[in-house]
Amino acid sequence: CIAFMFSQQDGNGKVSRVIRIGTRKSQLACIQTDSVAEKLKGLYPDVHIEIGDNLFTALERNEVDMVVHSLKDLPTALPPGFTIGAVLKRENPHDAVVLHPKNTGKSLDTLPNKSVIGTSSLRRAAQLKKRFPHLEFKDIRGNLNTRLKKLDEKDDFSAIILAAAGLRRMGWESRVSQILGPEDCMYAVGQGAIAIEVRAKDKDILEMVSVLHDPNTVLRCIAERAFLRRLEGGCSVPVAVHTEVKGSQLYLTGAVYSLDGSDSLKETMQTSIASDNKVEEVDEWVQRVGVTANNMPGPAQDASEKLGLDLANLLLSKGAKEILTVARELNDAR
Ligand code: DPM
Repeated sequence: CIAFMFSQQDGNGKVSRVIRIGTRKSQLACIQTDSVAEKLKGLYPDVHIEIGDNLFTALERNEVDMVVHSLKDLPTALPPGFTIGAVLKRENPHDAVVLHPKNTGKSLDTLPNKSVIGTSSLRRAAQLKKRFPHLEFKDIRGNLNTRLKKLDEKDDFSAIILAAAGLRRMGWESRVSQILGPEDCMYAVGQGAIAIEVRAKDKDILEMVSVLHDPNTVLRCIAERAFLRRLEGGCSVPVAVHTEVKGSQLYLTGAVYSLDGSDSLKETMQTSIASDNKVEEVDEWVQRVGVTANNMPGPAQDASEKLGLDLANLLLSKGAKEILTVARELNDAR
């Protein structure tokens, strides 16, 4: 795995600081980390690249200054002392179908009865069981490389479901046979966005990475994360979302499901994210659902957070808590 180390130079060309980026060891994590390093290199040209092998807990031990993650793997509340300093422009947030080579040309609709689909995501299984009752769903574990190997080299699965964004980053787009739209399968909170985690007190690092924030992605993901936090959902609950920015409006659709998808609640709300572009005073350093975005208008971020909260409250008033509690209990008992 390649980690990038680079230095900021002062006016005299002296090295004043080395910035270290940590990553997990999977190929996807390395690709994501490298893409962030490339972007930072473009923005801050005095860059040196080194081979490294940083553990992902290294941020806590001050061994690295930032860690690159898939946003959807980050909890809605980070441990004290850490914050998400950048949320990069989201790629296709939808899920994709990857077929066993023998099924080329088929789709979820046309796969034979009792075909086995691989996914360990309760969210995917719940939605797809309801929508495609002729299919069966089984857990498949491991990183993306392992999963693709299990699909291709064995006869256990007819197809697997993976995030389109991850497949694209791995260069496996040609394996995508079908992108699942919101009517088939809504995506996970934060899916498709890369996040940079930093120490909250490292103001210079925060400022450095904050230019990588993609405003629309930030607002969508704040709304989605606020929704999930209010539902007390972790990273593996049958909760799904869909967000869109149209003009000055942010739309959030959120849903909760029973494990087999037979029971569900789904609602949509919207809010205005119009702003006069007045950026908050830099000394406020507000965190919203773990995200620090001082270079973006505060009111729009507040409106997005409130949208997520309001939508979760609406679903809770209709019985979302009961659906999720049962789903959690049944899943724990599996
Ligand atoms: C989380 C889930 C999964 C990952 C649950 C979900 C999928 C697990 C599975 C929270 N994290 O989505 O409902 O399929 O068994 C993960 C992937 C990516 C980030 C891989 C994937 C890449 C895409 C991205 C695993 N985390 O979902 O196919 O950047 O969003």
